[in-house]
Amino acid sequence: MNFSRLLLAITFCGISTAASAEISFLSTIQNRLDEITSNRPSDHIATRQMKAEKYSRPDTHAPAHLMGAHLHSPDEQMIEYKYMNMSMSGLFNGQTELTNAQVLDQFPMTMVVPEKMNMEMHMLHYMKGWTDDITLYVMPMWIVNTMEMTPYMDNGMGMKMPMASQRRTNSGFGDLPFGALWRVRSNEEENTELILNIGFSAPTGDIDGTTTSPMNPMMQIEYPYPMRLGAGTWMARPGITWNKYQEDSSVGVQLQTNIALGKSDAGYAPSDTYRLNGWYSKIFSEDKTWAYTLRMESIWASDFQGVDPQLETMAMGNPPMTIAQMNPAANGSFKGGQFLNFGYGMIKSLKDGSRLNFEITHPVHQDFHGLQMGTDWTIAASWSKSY
Ligand SMILES: [Cu+2]
Repeated sequence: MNFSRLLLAITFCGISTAASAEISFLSTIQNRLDEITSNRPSDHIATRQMKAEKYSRPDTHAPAHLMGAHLHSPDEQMIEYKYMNMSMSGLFNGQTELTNAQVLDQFPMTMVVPEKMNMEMHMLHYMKGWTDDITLYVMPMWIVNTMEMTPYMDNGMGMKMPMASQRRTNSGFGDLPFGALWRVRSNEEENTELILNIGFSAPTGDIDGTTTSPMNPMMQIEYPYPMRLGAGTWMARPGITWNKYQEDSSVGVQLQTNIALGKSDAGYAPSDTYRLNGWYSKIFSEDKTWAYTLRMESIWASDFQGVDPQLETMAMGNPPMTIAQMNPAANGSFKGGQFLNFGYGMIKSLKDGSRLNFEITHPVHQDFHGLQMGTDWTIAASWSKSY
């Protein structure tokens, strides 16, 4: 365990909790005073009804890529199936996309150039209201990572010749996010709420899987970092969301983090990520069951900490080279960066109380630390039902 990081995560939760506890305490007093002065003993029921109505609005769910932005009442549960797919292609150095020839020229040790990658996630999201203001959630997921790459062979005269492209797939259970959403503040008059996400993820995804080397079909090597199924370490995932609802539109702002609490047994920790999102949802159909969503996302991802010696220390072949030197995807110093994404989507409330939610995002700006695969688009699609 890296205690300074744990401390950071706890402090984040602690400060926001303390601040909002005081605010919610004050607003409780305020509500009481209002109740007494206006003599409305049935206020609570009216509030409940307003909430019940609000939950059938399509836009009480955030755009499909996000989570942790809504709660459920104590007698309510939600089950959701969510599919996500991130499509990547091309190698970028910083903000510039390089051709394979440029990669081989600028990084002369390279023997394998990753060209395409898909990260698919099948997620089962279960939420259960615990109290009026606390909802618990867990989200097991199945991951399918696929990468296509071209290995190169030295022709003996200092020239590298491309061999046939190869494809690798790694699939299995991913890490297990779980936690509690705590509505620390809500303002009935302005229809706003502030939700804290006290979240973690358990390292249930495998990081030690092996595959055949693209250079030598007789040799088994470990998957490069992006193909692995988990972080290999516990992650803290504190987040904070602010929602505001209007007659037929809503806005939300969310900061969601993913912070490594230690290093994996393999000796490294993946990027810490900070995602800042702002979105706008607009109900646009007569019957108020359709909403479209627009979203901007800014992501900051740190470098890796430490290295996996299997990829970065153990050298093989003649001349001896590490897998990280041969394949940029296996290089831990080529991780992290700053990204800006634009997303647009649709949410539809169905008659049986379930919801369909779909969103597609495109990168607006990608600035990679080192040589990494660029993102073309991501999609998220889900079906959910509260009962
Ligand atoms: Cu839910």
